[in-house]
Amino acid sequence: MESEKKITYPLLMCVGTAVIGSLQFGYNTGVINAPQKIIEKFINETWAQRYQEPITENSLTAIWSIAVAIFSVGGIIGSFSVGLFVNRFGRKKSMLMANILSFIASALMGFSKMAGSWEMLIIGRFVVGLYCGLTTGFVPMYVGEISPTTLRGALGTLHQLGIVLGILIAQVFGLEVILGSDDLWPLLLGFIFIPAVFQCVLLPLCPESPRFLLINRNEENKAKSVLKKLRGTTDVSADMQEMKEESRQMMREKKVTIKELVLSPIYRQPLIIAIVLQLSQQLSGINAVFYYSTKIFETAGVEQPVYATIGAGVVNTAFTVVSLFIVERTGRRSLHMAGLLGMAGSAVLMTIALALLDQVKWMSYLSIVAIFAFVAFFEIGPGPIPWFIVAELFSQGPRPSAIAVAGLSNWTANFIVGMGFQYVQAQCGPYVFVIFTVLLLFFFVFTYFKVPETKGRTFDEIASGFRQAGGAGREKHSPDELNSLGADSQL
Ligand SMILES: *C1O[C@H](CO)[C@@H](O)[C@H](O)[C@H]1NC(C)=O
Ligand SMILES: *[C@@H]1O[C@H](CO)[C@@H](O)[C@H](O)[C@H]1NC(C)=O
Repeated sequence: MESEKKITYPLLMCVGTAVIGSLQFGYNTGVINAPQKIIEKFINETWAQRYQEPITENSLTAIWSIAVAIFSVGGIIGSFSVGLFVNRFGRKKSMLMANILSFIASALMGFSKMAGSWEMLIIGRFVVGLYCGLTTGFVPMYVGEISPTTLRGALGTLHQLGIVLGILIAQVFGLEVILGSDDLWPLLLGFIFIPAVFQCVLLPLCPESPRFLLINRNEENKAKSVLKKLRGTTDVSADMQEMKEESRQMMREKKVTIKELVLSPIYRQPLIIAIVLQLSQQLSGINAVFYYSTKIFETAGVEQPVYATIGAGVVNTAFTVVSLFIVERTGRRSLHMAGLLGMAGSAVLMTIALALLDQVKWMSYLSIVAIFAFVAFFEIGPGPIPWFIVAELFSQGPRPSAIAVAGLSNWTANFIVGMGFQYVQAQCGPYVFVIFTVLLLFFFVFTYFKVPETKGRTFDEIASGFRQAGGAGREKHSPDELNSLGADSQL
């Protein structure tokens, strides 16, 4: 059992190579924040040259919002395609192949200025969205499958850490003195080329997931030799045993398709909870901050808005680390509620700061504090918690479908915020954060009344909690019905 806990060099290298994908996702989430103004200037100038007339405020907002939000459309499609790749080509080859999309996107965005085409920018954002949708599926799966059970949780959190670090790197690179200038912004967006090269060089040195080799390909000897390398020991029988047991358990419980999941009354309540929790993550306004904080700080009269944005990235990273330690120890439900309430309070502060800006000069500092607190509370609750709860609400059979539906709601809400925020802000002025406050309070109340504690409870306990809450539900969802559903899904 000693070997179980050992972090070997090959394991570390493979995990490190995989989470380059997480960095890419974070980088592309954060990268369009700081250079908004200069890229808008490029769009403005290009438009003027092409059509011999100045661009209207409306067209500019529309083009920019599409460039920001189309990323999520790519994300939706990508996250739905994960299953097509991982089981056919394996985890490693899938990750390797996805990099083609990085290169294409890098070229499209990097040369958009030279070609005088904002369309290339938009298509590039879509393609990199595809890549990110895929990679947010590949990375946690590969990391989970190569890690020993005892380290799975700890190494899995590196995916999340990779994302926030990616956001931070993008914000720092976005500084005008680094890459966020009129001349260099194409490099800023095209930069994703470099991590992609690194991943393409390193991935061939990493082994395929032993779980894929054993269970999908039935290549026991290959799986064994990979495990020996990863664990740094010759006796890997315990690991092999565990994988076989896991796959046997999975066979026992029939896979539930997305259609069955959505239509069956048994899953209705947990599914609604899973979706609303994802919405609470996105509609909390966090991506309004990640996409637009520089603009928000500027509106709030902050003199060096880009540095305030970087500050938000630092707070984000720090609290992601903090949350790694508390999530494992504290109840999901209470953390989520604390996070939502804290974010609502920060949104109120932000509204006050924006509303009183003209009368009180130091309000710009209050707005910085408010945004930092907003981000910190996000990483305590609505950031990490929805994924835990979704995974814990569903057993093996319906879990993949549930996670797919949750991912779809995540990206869809992400799209709505990315697309709509500028318009709503233009309409509501300083009161835009009131909308997020109302939404946050709604999600708080929903969590209070509807979401069960999932930590340390079995699926049966959670499910019987739903039946009690649903009153007569018990008869409706008899075990027979469960079985017949399972049988259907085999067809
Ligand atoms: C959902 O959105 C959040 C924030 O944008 C992100 O951190 C998370 O990875 C997303 N999940 C998926 C599956 O894309
Ligand atoms: C476009 O650029 C011109 C000239 O620099 C400027 O006067 C105009 O306000 C800009 N239009 C928008 C919508 O920002």
